[in-house]
Amino acid sequence: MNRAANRAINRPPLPPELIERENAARLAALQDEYESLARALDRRGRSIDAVKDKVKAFAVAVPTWGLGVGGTRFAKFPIPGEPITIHEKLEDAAVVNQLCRMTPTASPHFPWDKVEDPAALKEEAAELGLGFDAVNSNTFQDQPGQARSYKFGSLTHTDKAVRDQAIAHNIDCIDLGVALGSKAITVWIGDGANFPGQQNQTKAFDRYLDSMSQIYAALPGDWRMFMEHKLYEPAFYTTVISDWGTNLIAAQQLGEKARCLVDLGHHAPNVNIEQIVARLARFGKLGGFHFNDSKYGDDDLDTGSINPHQLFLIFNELVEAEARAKNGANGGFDPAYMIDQSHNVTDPIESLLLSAAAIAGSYARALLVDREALDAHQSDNDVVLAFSDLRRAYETDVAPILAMARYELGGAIDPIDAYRTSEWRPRKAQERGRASMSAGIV
Ligand code: PSV
Ligand code: MN
Repeated sequence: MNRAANRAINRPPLPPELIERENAARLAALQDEYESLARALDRRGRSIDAVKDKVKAFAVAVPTWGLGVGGTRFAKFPIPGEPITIHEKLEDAAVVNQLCRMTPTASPHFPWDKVEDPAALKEEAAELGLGFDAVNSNTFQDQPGQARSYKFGSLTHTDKAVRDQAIAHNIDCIDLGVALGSKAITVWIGDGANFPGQQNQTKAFDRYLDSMSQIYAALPGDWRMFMEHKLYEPAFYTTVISDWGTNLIAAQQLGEKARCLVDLGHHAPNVNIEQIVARLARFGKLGGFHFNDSKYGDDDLDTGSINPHQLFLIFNELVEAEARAKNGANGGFDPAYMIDQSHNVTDPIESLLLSAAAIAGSYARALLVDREALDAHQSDNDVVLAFSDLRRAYETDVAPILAMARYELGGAIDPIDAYRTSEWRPRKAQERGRASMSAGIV
């Protein structure tokens, strides 16, 4: 699924010998565990190498804003050596990718990551083995010197001049993305209302469609537009694009290139997100994901840290949809995967490494589901055996598959250990020499 070619890393941020040394100490144990799992899976009629090859072809993008330490409305606790500039963020993204070989792209957010020379930034990233994933616009904040305020909305604002400013920013993001080699823009707006009566809900949605159609018209032929719904926050009474239904209507109105993006944190608690994924995939409108996890709301916790079973069930739908697409159904299947988390109490590099593994692990487990057996059990209404098909795959420890995939791609068998041994952060604390107090919530 959607892997940008595993790029050569001309300028590796970590010494390759360090990873080789670390791996050498672990290889025999890994081979033993891998072979043992291979035998167990073989008895279930599953090929470990086939799953490993799929995992090796899997990729998920990291968000530039997730490389800095996050925060809440209340505080941010910076760590020494955290990246502040886009150049430093790319360097840290390259560390993640060098260790896990699963995150070969970074997703920039403008204007935060805006540079004078995007072509040079593209070169710089390529040297580090990175490409650029979807570009993200930001009309949920006012920027210094900005002519008009987004306090009462952006793409849906009652004042055409504000809407025009927000449209122009999105088109500017597309232009920057073209220079960086991106192929998609993700649009999330904070527009909505905090009070009943504040906003005419129908007119606001109409204004959204009108604004988005102007951005859509500026998309290059091979681009996609990802639209991200969000239940609430910063608008607490009603959000213009609040849910997947509203989002789907809008995407259908706008056209083929418009797709719905599912941020796992943007739903009410207990919503069946895997069902949303199944519906969107079935109608060719699943654009991609922002992976994270939550206990209460849009918590932006590390992916799989709270509800790994839900993540598995989502990937179960994705594997199913991918198989359908292979048979030519539902207009193809190529969702964009990205992590969207706020790392408030951890080193972002470590959180991203753990999350990438959680995501790939869910994919591997979903690949282990015996789909023929599941289909037969579903047809027979054999509830227990159908559930057991999923349960057996979910309960499989796929860690040796992930580690072997990383190793074969040149990454670290134990990425966290290799990262700590590298002393990257303490070294960067010396070099970068300051802690960032910027930003609160990401
Ligand atoms: C909004 O909560 C969101 O999920 C959107 O993806 C933003 O672009 C991102 O967070 C960063 O603030
Ligand atoms: Mn998001």
